[in-house]
Amino acid sequence: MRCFWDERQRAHAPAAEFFNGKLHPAAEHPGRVDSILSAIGRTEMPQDGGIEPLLRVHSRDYLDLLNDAHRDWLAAGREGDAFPYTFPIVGSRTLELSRIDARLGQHSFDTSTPIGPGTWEACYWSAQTGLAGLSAVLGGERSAFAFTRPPGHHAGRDYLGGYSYLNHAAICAEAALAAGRRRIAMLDVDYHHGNGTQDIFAGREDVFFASIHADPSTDYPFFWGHADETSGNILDLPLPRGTDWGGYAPALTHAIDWLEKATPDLLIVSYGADTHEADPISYFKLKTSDYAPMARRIASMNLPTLVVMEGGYAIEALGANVSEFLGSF
Ligand code: SP5
Ligand code: ZN
Repeated sequence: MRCFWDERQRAHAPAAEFFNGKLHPAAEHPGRVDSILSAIGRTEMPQDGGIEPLLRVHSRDYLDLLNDAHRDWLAAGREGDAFPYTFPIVGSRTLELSRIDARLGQHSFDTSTPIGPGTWEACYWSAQTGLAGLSAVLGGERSAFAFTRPPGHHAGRDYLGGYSYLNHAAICAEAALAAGRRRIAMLDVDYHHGNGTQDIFAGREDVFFASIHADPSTDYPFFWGHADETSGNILDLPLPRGTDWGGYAPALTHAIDWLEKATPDLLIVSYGADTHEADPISYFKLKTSDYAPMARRIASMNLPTLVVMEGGYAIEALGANVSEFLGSF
């Protein structure tokens, strides 16, 4: 399978994230990169497709923030990565504020997604990597893997969160529609609910989003991904902590059957390896060998397929998990 990656994606290197009342070493760090690269072998570099495809999903204001937040942060006399600490709760009026803390809070939903000096560069090239994978598939490849990093599925039209800044899966779906594809199936198998992707596409008639993830009653992102959000073009299948392949497989079958009913002409998979038993921030019990039947079931949909990378933090097992998945396509 053709794989895409750009070295500039390493430029995002957050030191820490804040949860459970304290700073922790960032789980989404560049150490993930070599684990995956050494397992997948040769990669191709994307061309520069410019900002236009990003603007089909994200607001100009938000892209500006990603671009200049860290400069603004340093100009305000701060050091290290830029973090939000105050958030406008639902129902607050929209204000046009310029202070960096207000802008960060306005476009963030958590405190584990900091903006550093290389964040924009890494995110920009991560999006281009996604688009390069899409081009390969639109050009006739049966499937392609875009090693997008940092991840994307928690990012919405104008907000970041969950280590995600640009929603690559969404950017690729919009690009595929702009290129003439009619109906896009999106399957999210990261451990966490793809709240950003769901939010971007809810109510649409040309994009169908199915997500299998940890029950948000116990797991991040808490506020999205509950079973009763299933409606129209959205299917949410939360599973309890401790789920192994025996519990996972029926949900996957359900998601695939549901997506197939939409008669899509392209599939975009948000693949996260954080469903693995060794993942340090997650609680499913999938084994490396389980990614083979997972991939075979998805491949049996027999659709042109773009796989984009989301989470997965068990560095030792990460490369093997990714190559088990890709190798069984
Ligand atoms: C793309 C992706 O996988 N994002 C995940 C973001 C999760 N961030 C919240 C981390 C909270 C982890 N709490 C678990 C405690 C581990 N003992
Ligand atoms: Zn995840």
